[in-house]
Amino acid sequence: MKSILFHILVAIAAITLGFMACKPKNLGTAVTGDAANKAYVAPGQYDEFYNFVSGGFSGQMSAYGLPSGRLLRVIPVFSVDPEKGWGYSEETRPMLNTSHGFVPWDDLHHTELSQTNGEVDGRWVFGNANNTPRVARIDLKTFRTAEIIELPNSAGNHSSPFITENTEYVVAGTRFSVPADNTNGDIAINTYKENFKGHLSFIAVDKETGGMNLSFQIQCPGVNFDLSHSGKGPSHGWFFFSCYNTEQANTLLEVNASQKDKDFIMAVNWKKAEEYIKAGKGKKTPTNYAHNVWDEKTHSGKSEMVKEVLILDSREFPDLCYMIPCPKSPHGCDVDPTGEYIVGSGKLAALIPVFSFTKLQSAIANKEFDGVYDGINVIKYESALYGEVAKPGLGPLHTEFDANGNAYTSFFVSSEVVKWNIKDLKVLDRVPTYYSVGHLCVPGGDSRKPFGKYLIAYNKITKDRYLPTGPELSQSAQLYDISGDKMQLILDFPTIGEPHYAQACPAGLVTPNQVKIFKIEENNHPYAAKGEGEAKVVREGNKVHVYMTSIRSHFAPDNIEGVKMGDEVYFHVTNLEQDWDVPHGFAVKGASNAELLIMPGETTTLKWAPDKVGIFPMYCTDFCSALHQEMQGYIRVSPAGSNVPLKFSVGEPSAEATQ
Ligand code: RUQ
Ligand code: CUA
Repeated sequence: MKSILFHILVAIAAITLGFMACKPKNLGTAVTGDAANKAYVAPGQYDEFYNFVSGGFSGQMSAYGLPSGRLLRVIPVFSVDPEKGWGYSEETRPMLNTSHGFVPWDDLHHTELSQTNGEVDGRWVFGNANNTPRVARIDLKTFRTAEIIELPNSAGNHSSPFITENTEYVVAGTRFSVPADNTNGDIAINTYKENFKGHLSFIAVDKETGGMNLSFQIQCPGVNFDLSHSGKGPSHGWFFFSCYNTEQANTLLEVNASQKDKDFIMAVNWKKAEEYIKAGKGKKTPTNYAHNVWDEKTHSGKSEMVKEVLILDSREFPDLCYMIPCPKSPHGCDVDPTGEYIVGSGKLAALIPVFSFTKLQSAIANKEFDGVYDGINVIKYESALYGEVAKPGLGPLHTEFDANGNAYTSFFVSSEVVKWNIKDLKVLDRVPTYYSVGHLCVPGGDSRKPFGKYLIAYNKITKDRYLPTGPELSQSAQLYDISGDKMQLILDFPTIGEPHYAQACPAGLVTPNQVKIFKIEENNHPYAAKGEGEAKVVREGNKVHVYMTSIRSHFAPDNIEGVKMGDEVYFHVTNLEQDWDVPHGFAVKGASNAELLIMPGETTTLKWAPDKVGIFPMYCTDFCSALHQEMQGYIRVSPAGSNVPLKFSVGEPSAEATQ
């Protein structure tokens, strides 16, 4: 009795004190209020970080602000985006060209920011296409996809696009092993063990321009490469790939690829590979893949087919690759900021193995091998092992790092994030996620210099977190404050597509380099009209080229006659505005593709094949001024063979009404 009364009195005293102080400190609600404050970015204020999030099966990448979780932009990458005309305008279509022709969709799983000296530099962000294997580079000066390169000899480009510490290479490992492109693929599927190969691609990145070039590939045993990360600092020059299905099953993988106690992390000495390539040891092998580059001056993509690739066979160069046994179907393969520790996350394992780069090197020097796997030396588990994190949780997937020697691992099955210390491998904290977390992101969390402060969990299942919109409920991210000893959940925010990996960096690394003025004089598009005086309509056989300009708030020309059935009309619209926030839109009734969203200073082309005789309106789709709704025009379509002359005008008075 006495003690209950005592507690009530203490509670009343606390509440009274709470009301008197400006910020109550001891109440449960006060902690919540504090959490909300941490994620609150006041109207008009900027976020501290950009968060580049993969869109999974949306094929796109999105930019969010952190800590607010506000969605800022969806950057079209591998999927067509009618909102921005990506994949619909004549200029952007070549960007989605592949050896299979035009491919309008893909599955983007991982984002990776470029680095210099192992630190995020804010220049480019890379993304992978899983389905039709490709790597894209997005230029953060313009938040636009600047380049896409296809990967030959690959299928299911999952362990990608991870980079070396000076962005020397973007590296990509194939998830599906398949027969090499230059061999006969018309073979029985159950000859997997003999005929299927896994290829790792090393794409060189130009230091100045970011231009990508598939430098070489390493042909490896037919397994599934899942994820990868480069070494850094002392382990610079090495790359680590998790592999599963070392059973080499070709059916019912959920059972057949879970047979072995241990699969592998494959360590690749890419500096050695470079030496072999320089020494002319790479085999020129015929193939066919697309390399698509965006030209800033013509605002057009150019697609080129490449016919050859240099290949090193892992079996011929025994000092190139080594297998490190790793418990139970490893997924994430992460390297800590010092470059010494390599963390493998076995999806079905009850512990987390941490390997030591130093031990790995002496194991190689002393030949502490445990047999050979398809021509590749297997290191003894204990010889490479630094230690194991015991009983961390169920279903470890991915690990990110802070700047204080801690690791954060996601657990899909037990729906939690576990913080542990890299040195003593002790679990320090755990927090639930809602629910079934996949990837994690700490700003700079896979670099030599993590920025710490926040951790974002990307969850696969949302269940009851938001207003339901089913079937299919919103995908979700959760933001944790990791600045203290204990992780604290401060925000849930819904995401676009299904996010896998994401990266984040301080906004200050990106904003100073952004292009804000797009000069019309620098427009080298062959169909540009750099002023209204250059606006015209030209017929070439059944092709009609409309050189059109747009400026607030009219098109020139805005009346066109003499178009006939059977014509192909190309609207080349030049946006005469030069400031970065003034695009104009363009749409014409009945067009079978999408709108154009023409960026300042640029020319963009919509192809239109009229399907009926009559009058077709066109208009600007982007609210650009108070008179945006006046920004419109007409095209007259006449029957094939009609003799209505080609005529175009802007501002021409109407004909007098004949009474
Ligand atoms: S994945 S949820 Cu496609 Cu990176 Cu691990
Ligand atoms: Cu231009 Cu609205």
